[in-house]
Amino acid sequence: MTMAFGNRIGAEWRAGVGTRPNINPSDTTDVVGVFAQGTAADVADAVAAARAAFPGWSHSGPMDRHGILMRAAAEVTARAEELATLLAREEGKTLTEARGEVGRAAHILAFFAAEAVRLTGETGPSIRPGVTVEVTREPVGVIGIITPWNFPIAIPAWKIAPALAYGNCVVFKPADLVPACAWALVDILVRAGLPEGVLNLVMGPGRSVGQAIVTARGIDAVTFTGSVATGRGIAAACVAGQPMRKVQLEMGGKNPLLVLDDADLDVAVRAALDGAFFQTGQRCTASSRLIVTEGIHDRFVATLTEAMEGLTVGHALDPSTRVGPVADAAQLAIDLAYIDKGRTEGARLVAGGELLNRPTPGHYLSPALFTEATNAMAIAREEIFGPVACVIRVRDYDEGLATANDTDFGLSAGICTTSLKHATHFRRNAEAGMVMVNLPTAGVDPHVPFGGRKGSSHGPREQGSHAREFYTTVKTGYVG
Ligand code: UN1
Repeated sequence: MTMAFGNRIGAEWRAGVGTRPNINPSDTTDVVGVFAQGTAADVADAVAAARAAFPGWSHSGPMDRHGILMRAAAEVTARAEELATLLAREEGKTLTEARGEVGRAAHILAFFAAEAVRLTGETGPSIRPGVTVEVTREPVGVIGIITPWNFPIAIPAWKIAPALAYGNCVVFKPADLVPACAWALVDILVRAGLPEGVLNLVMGPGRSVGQAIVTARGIDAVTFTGSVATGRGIAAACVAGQPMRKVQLEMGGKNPLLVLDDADLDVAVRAALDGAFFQTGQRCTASSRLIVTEGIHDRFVATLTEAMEGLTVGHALDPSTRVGPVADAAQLAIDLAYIDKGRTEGARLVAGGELLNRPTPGHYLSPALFTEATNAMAIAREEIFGPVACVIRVRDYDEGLATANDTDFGLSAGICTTSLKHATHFRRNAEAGMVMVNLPTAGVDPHVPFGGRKGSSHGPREQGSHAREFYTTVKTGYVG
């Protein structure tokens, strides 16, 4: 009989109303673990525990918070191989990709450990003689954190670490599909010395547990990464709630990679290959629209399709695998439906898009590339979240930039060119939160702001020192 991993509420690990098996997408006979399913009542208890812990934690010394986050960073680093294997098993990204993600989680914990001791305020003269004005930052309160399945440890780390560093308490719900790394991270932080109630974990589906977090009295702010539709609903609930909650949303992307005639072909193909297909294309920063000017178009497509032959699809833990399986059956069905739609709309499937059999039963799909796509097609407008990219042919830079910006999203935008003029113009005029020159649109650093514009993001940026905009609230003091 396997013991289920419990929810963390206050000082205890607690069983849920039921359990859910965490299935390995590389081998659906492999159960990674059995995890508790929480309820709205568990969320209410978690919020109460967090509220009770808040007065103490919000006044704790910055060195204490620094120490806890540093100890957690050290444990994540020491257990990197074990955690990377767990991550690859539960989510399906390759072991190499999973190692990178675990390393990133450790960097994030270390970065925010330092931020805890770096927080300062400002003092200045008032316009009234003899009066001083001071601007300080205080923790927001209890933060509801809801994370997606595609980065099972990095995204929880980049939301939980700043929340704790700045003195907030947390009620955390990881994606139902990938609770194992989330559970491990919470366990590590709790044992690193967090007082009881500061960090609470309630696992379960969005429609019950997520909904309860967003609407619970006693939640002061919600940070969410996931789909636009869910994000909109969360924002509406946050404004309707009492108290009105602060909200931070990271949602989809339909990120363009513009390849110009003067690009270094190898650089462009490497950027497209990584951006579109690594991590099975399951990144909101994925390069799903490859916008290519006429002069290089045919050479780019030929070289990219040839390079795609080297993308061995297989079990995430097999060292020869370059692209792991799709995360679950539901996402695979979405990917296949878009591949059908692309064909029906008149784009040409020039590589991949086929279900593959491997020695173990899993959700294996060969990376798919469409050419002759237009920017009006569904495959160019809607986020697919799979290993599917399309090539859109354009005349020149101006048409390329206009096409890149013609989207409901605005997370990341890339250009491959050797022209300083075009690179500079693109950096200034791409309507995106992040711009990449001669690099994939995906793959970001932990110490600088992350986020986008338009339908991709709402609210203050995540990561880097900018994270404090969401996780703290400003107080202006007048001293006479
Ligand atoms: C990256 O490109 O390295 O869900 C990070 C996502 C993003 C993170 C992408 N929030 O894909």
